[in-house]
This record gives sequence, structure tokens and C-alpha cells, in this order.
Amino acid sequence: MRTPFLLVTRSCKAIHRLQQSAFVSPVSALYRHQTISVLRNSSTVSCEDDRSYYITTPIFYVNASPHLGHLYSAVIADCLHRYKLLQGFNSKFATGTDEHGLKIQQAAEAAGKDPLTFCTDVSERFKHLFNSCNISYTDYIRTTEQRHHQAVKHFWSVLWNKGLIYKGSYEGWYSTQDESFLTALQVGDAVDSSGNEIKVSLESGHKVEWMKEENYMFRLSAFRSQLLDWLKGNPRAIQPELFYQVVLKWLQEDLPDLSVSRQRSRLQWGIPVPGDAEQTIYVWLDALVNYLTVAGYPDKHNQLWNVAHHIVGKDILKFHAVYWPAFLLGAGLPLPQTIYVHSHWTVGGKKMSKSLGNVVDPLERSKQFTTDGMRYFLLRQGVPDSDSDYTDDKAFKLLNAELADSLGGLLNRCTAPALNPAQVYTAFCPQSFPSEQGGRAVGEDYHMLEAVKNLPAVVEQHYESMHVYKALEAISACVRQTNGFVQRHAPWKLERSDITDQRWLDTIIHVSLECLRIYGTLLQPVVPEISDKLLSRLGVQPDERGLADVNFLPKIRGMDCPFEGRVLGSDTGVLFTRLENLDIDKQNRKKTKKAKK
Ligand code: ME8
Repeated sequence: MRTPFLLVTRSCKAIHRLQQSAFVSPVSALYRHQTISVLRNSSTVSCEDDRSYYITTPIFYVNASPHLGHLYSAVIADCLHRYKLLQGFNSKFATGTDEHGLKIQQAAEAAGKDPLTFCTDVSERFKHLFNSCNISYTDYIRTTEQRHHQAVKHFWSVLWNKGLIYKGSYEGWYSTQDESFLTALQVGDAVDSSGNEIKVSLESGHKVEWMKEENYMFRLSAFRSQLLDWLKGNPRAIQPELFYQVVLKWLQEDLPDLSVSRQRSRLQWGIPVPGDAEQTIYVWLDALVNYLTVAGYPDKHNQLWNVAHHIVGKDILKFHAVYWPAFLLGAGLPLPQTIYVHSHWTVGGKKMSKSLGNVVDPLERSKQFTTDGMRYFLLRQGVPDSDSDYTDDKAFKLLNAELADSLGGLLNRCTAPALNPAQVYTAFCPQSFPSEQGGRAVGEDYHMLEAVKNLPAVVEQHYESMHVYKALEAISACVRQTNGFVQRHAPWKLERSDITDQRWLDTIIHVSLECLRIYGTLLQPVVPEISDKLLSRLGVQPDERGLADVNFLPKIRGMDCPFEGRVLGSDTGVLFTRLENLDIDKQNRKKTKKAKK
């Protein structure tokens, strides 16, 4: 049942008032966020006039070139962004690079370059990868930009003025690789490659060092119960559920105050603390504010900031699900709507690392598999809840089976001049395929129609929850069913001189083209080039590709089909060229061996 319009309007106004209100303490910020959530939930989930959406990826460190995992986060975000656009949202999508901190300072030194030149070089490599892979970001943020410096300084001053930052000292473990402070319980013993005993982070395996420093502390401990309340009141705030539970568990443990600056003498490459040139702002506080910078903070930022959704890898969950919400509560800003967390890609069951020589270069692979092939593979095989292992062979087999043979084969059959000499969207004959059985269609055909009719809702539900692999699994199953339908009725065997056979043949093709139209429409967020090629071949115009336009097989319900009788679009070649078995894994292993020598 829909909520009456009046109630929706009132709730929207109330949300808007709350969103605009200035507030003074973390408690009132939390109250505001909870009230907004309650109002949102009571008003058909979102306001009917609120069609804005804002999605972000992590901003990536520029200490090394991009790898497969970075592209994966960007492809997920791009998919959600494109999906929201198809739904008619005004969606903004931000990605970019994280350029400050000790790790970058050291990497620039090692490369013998000044830090900004070094950052610009690597940032351009990320940008080039994303542009090559059709990542349709609307903003690319670099933390070395002036607009970001202003936002961070303002954010710091707000926390300072509220008494949430104080001068103290930190003594404990620090991992430069993770740019993270660790407690004794998070640290373990290990031996480095030269046989020296070292201390490492139990979570990341990266080396940690003891540090003792005067710096500024954030009153993180004051926010523990508010964070718990937020999560308990918003069980969908962190998805999938597995990671929500992880964060709840963290919040049940001790939550010490957080060091939010480093001594300038140690860290020069960063934003100075306002009013204290001897200290540099902690790189994670600096980096997290990027999401606000893009939204326009500290100026007009509400429109985007109220509808923010973050995509993050599981490695940076604590920063996004504990520190960031605490900072935001402190600054009196709304919390993100959703933090979507994904697991990692491994290679040969191991973490990708330079020293193991198993880093997968996404640019090289997208040349081998095509951009859409790479996107499809990552989203079809990547599972948010658990790690996925990468092999070239897996990609090769999956793409040939699902894109070349199954989807491409179906399009070929329906558009081949031998079966469709007039090159039109053929007519549907209700006597051959009545809405209830009795024509030439059989039970399995009706099951297929039912599955395709339900497909848009199934796919949308999986896109919404970032389970893109499930959406693709469902589409792929339907494509197989449609191929089965064509195979079952073997239209190439029909007698065309017989008018009833000809009508049945046209109907088989009409139904298959309708199925293809649904698949092409739903696949747009994942494989934009292939979908465009497919829909163009079917003669579906750009303004007929929205999710509201799907309306599958209206003829079976006695309604007009706007596509029936249209001339098909021109043939621009196969949808996805089968990949030759290049024995890619073997070749790449050889390359790695050579490189090592
Ligand atoms: O942490 N599999 O940057 P980062 C899947 N600058 N995704 C992976 C991955 C893998 N093997 N490896 C990395 C930082 N990622 C900070 C973020 S945000 C305010 C600051 C992806 O370059 C995943 O999204 O180390 C992970 O969270 C992110 O890259 C870490 O990138």
C-alpha cells in the first residue's frame, strides 16, 4: 500500500527541515539522523521529490599503480551509478586519489621525485585506467587540490570549536602501509624477508613500528554508544549483513580516542593543522573528508551529502564505519545512507603483492578481454561476502560461454538473414502463442516468459543490494532459457511456404527479440558497450532504454508492441568475439618469471 501523498510531502518537509537545521552537539546530530531515518522509512522509503543519488569509491593511494582490486571497486560503483541513472535519478559518482601521508612521502622519496609530480603521475594512471574501462565518474578528486584543503581545514575547525579535538600524546603501534594506529591486541610477531623479527598488523600483515609523539586526539570514545544506536536503528546502513555484524562487534569493545595528527617533522606531505604549523592532519581524517569536498562542503553540500553511499573494500571498513561516522556526528553532519563493503580478489589464493609477483594489471587484461569483458567478469565472479580468486582461464571460459556463445549466439539466431530475411522486429501471432496454453507453445515456454517477466524486479533487487553477481546469474539463466526455447522449436526447420508455420516462426523470433531487449536493457550498467550494440541492432532507440520502459511482451496481453514491424538496426558485427585460447595463464606465468630474472 502506498503512503498517502500528504504524509509523504509532510515527511519530506520534516526531513528537509532536519537536514537544514544547525546543531550543537553530537547527541543532537545523532537524534537528527535517527529522526530522518524514521521519517524516511515512514514515507515510502525515500521522498518522491528526492531523485538525487551520490555514490563514491575509496580514493586510492598513489604509492603504486592501480591493480585489479582498484578497478573492481570502481566498476561496482559505476554499475550502481549507471543503474540509478537508468532509474531516472540525478546520480553523481566520485572517485579519485589519496595523495597525502607518510606512505606517499616515502614512495616519492624512493622514486626521487618531488611529491606532487609523483602524485600527479600515478593519479593520471588511475584516471587513464578508469577512462579506458568506461568508469563514468562525474568527479575525480585529488586530495592535493585546493578545494579539498579548504574542506579539510574547515572540518577540522568545526571539530576543534566543539571541543572534540584536544592536544595529547600518542604512544603505540603505527603501520605506515595501512596509515593506521593499532592497539597491542592488533599486533603480532613475524619474520621479514631478511630473517629479522618484526611486529606486524594481525589484520593486514603489514609491518608496524612503535611511535611516541605529541599530537592532537579526537574524542572517539565519546561516540561509542551513539554509533551503536545508529547501527541498531539502521540495520541496512552497512551491507552485506556480515560486515554490519563485524562493526557491531568492534563497537562492543573498547574504543580509545584517536590520534588525528602527526608531527610536521615526521610528516611534511599533508595539510597543516589550522593554527599549529608543527602538526600535520592525519591522512585518514584528510582522506575521508574527500566525500564532503565533492559534495561541495563547506558551502552548499546538503543535496548530495544527504544521499551519500560509499563503496569500500573490507580492509578499510573500520575507517568508514567507525571513524568516519564519529567524525560526522562530531561535525553535526548526516551519516552516509549506506556503506557497501566488498571482499577482495586474490590470485592463486594469495593476496596480490609486488613481492609475490602476482599483481594483475587490469589495463592489460581489459585489452585481452575487452573493456566490457573485464567488467562482466569482475561483476559476475566478484562476491561481496567472500574473497574471489582470479585466474585468466576462468575469465576466458566465462566470457566465451556467457557473452559470446549464449547472448551473442541468441542475437545471431534472431537476426540472421536466413531466419529473418526482411530484417525486421517480426510480428507476434496470438493464435500461435496464446496467453494460456493451446497454441504451439509448450509449458516450458510459459515458464520462460514468467522468468523473463519477473527478471527486471529480481535484477533491480540485486543491483540495489550490490549483489551484482546474483543479477548477472539471473540474467544468464534467462538467456539460457531463451536459447532453449529457440532450440526446442527449431525455427530453421519450419516450412515458410505454410502461412501458419511462417507466423509461428515470426512469433518465435518476436519473443526472442523481446527477451533480448530486456537483457540488453538490464545489462546496461554492467556492459554498456555490448548493451548499446545489442539494443541498437534491435532498433531500440536511446530514449527507450530506461528501466521504466521494459514492458516485456505486451502482445501476449493483447497490447500494442511499439517495436513490432520496425526495421532492425544495422548489423555492426558479432556482439562479443570469442576469445582464442591463448593459454593466457601460462603466458603470464612465463612473463612473470622473465621479469623476476
Ligand atoms: O585504502 N580486491 O587506498 P588503497 C578488491 N586511500 N579490492 C581491492 C583489493 C583487492 N585485492 N585491493 C584494494 C586506501 N582494493 C585509502 C582509502 S578512502 C577515504 C581512502 C580496493 O589504494 C578496495 O576498495 O589501499 C580497498 O578498500 C581499496 O582498494 C584500498 O585502496
